Amino acid sequence: MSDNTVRLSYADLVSLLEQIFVKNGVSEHNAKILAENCAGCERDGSLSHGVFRMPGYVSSLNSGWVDGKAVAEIEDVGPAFVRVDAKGGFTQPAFFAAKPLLIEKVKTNGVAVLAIRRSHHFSALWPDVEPFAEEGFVALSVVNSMACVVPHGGKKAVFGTNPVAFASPRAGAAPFVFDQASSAIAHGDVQIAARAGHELKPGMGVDRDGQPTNDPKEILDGGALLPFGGHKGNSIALMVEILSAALTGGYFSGEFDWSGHKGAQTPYTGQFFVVIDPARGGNDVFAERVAGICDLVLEAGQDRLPGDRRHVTRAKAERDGIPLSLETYGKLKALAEG
Ligand code: NDP
Ligand code: PYC
Repeated sequence: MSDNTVRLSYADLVSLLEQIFVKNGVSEHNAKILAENCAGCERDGSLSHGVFRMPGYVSSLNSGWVDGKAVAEIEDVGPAFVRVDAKGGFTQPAFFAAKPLLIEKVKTNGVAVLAIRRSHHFSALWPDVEPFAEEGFVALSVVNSMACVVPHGGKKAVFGTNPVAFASPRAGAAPFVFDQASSAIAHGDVQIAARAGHELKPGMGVDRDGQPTNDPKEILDGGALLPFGGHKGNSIALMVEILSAALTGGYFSGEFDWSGHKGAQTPYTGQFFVVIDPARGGNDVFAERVAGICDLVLEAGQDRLPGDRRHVTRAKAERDGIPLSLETYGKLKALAEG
């Protein structure tokens, strides 16, 4: 432990975050799910969605924008289709409530989809998909957020930062998992750069006049982000809007109105999952085949696979504790004590 750092076990961090959620109107059941999600992000070094997000959660709860006690309604709408109305609550408790039925349908049919609407997702997506791959399934998920990304060549923000996450079993190793925004950079990382006074790399965003800028404050102050990869990332962002909102009955990123809730930060949209049992694919060495292609990628010169950094960071945190600056720890304690 250095002078400016405390190191918490995962269990202790979960407990601290749970207290914050409960203190701010979240039911104990929902608080545990959200605290585990946020602590897991911090543990894995997914800092754009770790404890840095806690003041945003609290601010949203206190604004009355999100219902921390919401109990989702699950609808069994087809042999391979589950639909969930999150009732204005956070997405993860709605997702956990629907997961047993989703998995039952995947086991019966080989594939099933889950559509969540009227939900607030404020975190990373890998915690949603990685556990499916640990259980032997292939999973893909998308979620939209708040309009802060201009279409390729456009001037007005239409898309959210709209991540796509994918997880697959891989023999002899942790699952192959990637989880990436369809914007050039996640909004969370822009906020972190603005606070730290760091410039962004070129090509991340535009200012309020639509001019390219590397200044995160200009992006946050009326500017916008760009999609990753030009017109190709643009189409991914649009696909995410369609799957997460048009298909689920949720809102598009530019559709919901939070102006009556000062301090609201959690996007009120939808999330979509497709989960596949690879045993139905006709290849009983699927996980070995995935390991094979991953090895080929590494042998061909890619220095690491997506997810590798997280697993290294997780292992270190499990050994040494999750590092938090004293300042951050003090802020969390203050939020927990109210
Ligand atoms: P990054 O660009 O940091 O990483 C995207 C993916 O690429 C990760 O799987 C990462 O793995 C992998 N990766 C990064 N560098 C390399 C490399 N050199 N070689 C191989 N793989 C690499 O993520 P984003 O900034 O795009 O997104 C960050 C998070 O923000 C995501 O978890 C996303 O879900 C979340 N988000 C949530 C939103 C919401 O509405 N809820 C909206 C937008 C984003 P690794 O993690 O191991 O580095
Ligand atoms: O980092 O882009 C982001 C984000 C949006 C909503 C939650 N996280």
